[in-house]
Amino acid sequence: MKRALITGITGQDGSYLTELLLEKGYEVHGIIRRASSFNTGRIDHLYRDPHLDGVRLFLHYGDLTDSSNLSRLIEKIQPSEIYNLGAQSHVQVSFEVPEYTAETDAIGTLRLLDAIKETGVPARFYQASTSELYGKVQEVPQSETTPFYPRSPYAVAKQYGFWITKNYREAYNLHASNGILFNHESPRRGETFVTRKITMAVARIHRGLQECFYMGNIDARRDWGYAKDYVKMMWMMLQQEVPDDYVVATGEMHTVREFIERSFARVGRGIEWKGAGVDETGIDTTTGKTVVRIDPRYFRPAEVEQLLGNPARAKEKLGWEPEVKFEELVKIMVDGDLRLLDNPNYEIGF
Ligand code: NDP
Ligand code: GDR
Repeated sequence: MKRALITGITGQDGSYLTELLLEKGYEVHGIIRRASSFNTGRIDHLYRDPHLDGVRLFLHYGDLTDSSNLSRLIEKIQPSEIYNLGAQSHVQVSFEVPEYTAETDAIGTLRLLDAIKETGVPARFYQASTSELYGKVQEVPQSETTPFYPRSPYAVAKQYGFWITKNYREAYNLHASNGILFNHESPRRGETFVTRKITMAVARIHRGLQECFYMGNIDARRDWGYAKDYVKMMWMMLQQEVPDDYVVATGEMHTVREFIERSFARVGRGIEWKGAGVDETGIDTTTGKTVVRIDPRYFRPAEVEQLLGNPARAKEKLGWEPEVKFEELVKIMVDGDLRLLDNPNYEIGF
């Protein structure tokens, strides 16, 4: 039986990857952080009492900032695959906690790689790299050969993670690969990322629970895919004989503004934009009410204006293609938030 170890198992991607690996018959071990309240909501539907027979999901306390813990776990679990998804993953928050972000996202990756090397456990390694590495874009669309230009403490930390993964591959012959994933979303997306913030607000406005929501730069453009599609590619990368780095994207780019418009359209409402700059507002064309306003506190000290990925290599070499594109993604997320509002006990296991 194959055995995987996942850091960041309680996050959006960790939960979908766990589902995928359990379906494939893996034994899955995840590292969770101690918190004062439960932080396992995204994987609760998968978890069973480990005393029962046939259980294949196990959770261990740990942290990417604790190297002795990581070595101990790798030694004990002896995983054949390690997926490093743990990170302080919020770009704007990384400007507030730059040092912690570097500790976790940059040095945390080194700690994990070094634990593999030192224990000698022959595990294949996946690093959650990101399109944020391209930051101030040097070329459109971005591929594996586009130069990096990170624009936040998060992206700078992830650039270290990218290179240390490549370096350990070259220096110590580890089977270590970087997935350069563009934004991917789902109904399990953290509530402060832009897509989920929008779909939750639209669902609440539609149900009469909220009047208006506040946004930052609505002209930012992103290549948004579906998290469930993207975790498949993580697994595929570790099944290759030769480790390598791949861009994972849809090849389509849309503005935040379009995401807002599409979300309202999904619940049968139109949006008309009035004013400009920080005074711009979004008006609901059915009710005439202001539903979107700009709040400059969501502007970033340095912004990534546009990202568009070229996933040609993933398609050519691994046969990977995204199944869900922009319109379908918005539909899945708005419908998910409406369902959650109508039934708060609804499991986020979709
Ligand atoms: P989430 O923010 O949803 O999940 C992050 C996970 O990391 C959580 O399980 C969190 O635990 C854990 N974590 C945070 N800090 C630490 C730490 N110090 N030690 C151990 N674990 C920690 O992220 P996503 O699932 O969206 O993303 C997964 C990975 O992919 C991240 O590395 C992210 O940077 C990267 N990425 C994401 C993209 C996206 O669009 N989603 C695109 C490209 C890359 P807790 O639940 O306790 O907070
Ligand atoms: P991003 O995602 O920074 O691309 O990082 P996020 O959804 O936070 O922002 C996308 C774009 O939307 C603009 N924006 C807002 N963003 C947020 N969060 N809140 C707002 O109110 C708002 N208004 C406008 C942002 O300025 C930005 O341009 C995500 C994370 O998952 C990273 O971990 C990952 O590496 C990258 O995607 C790829």
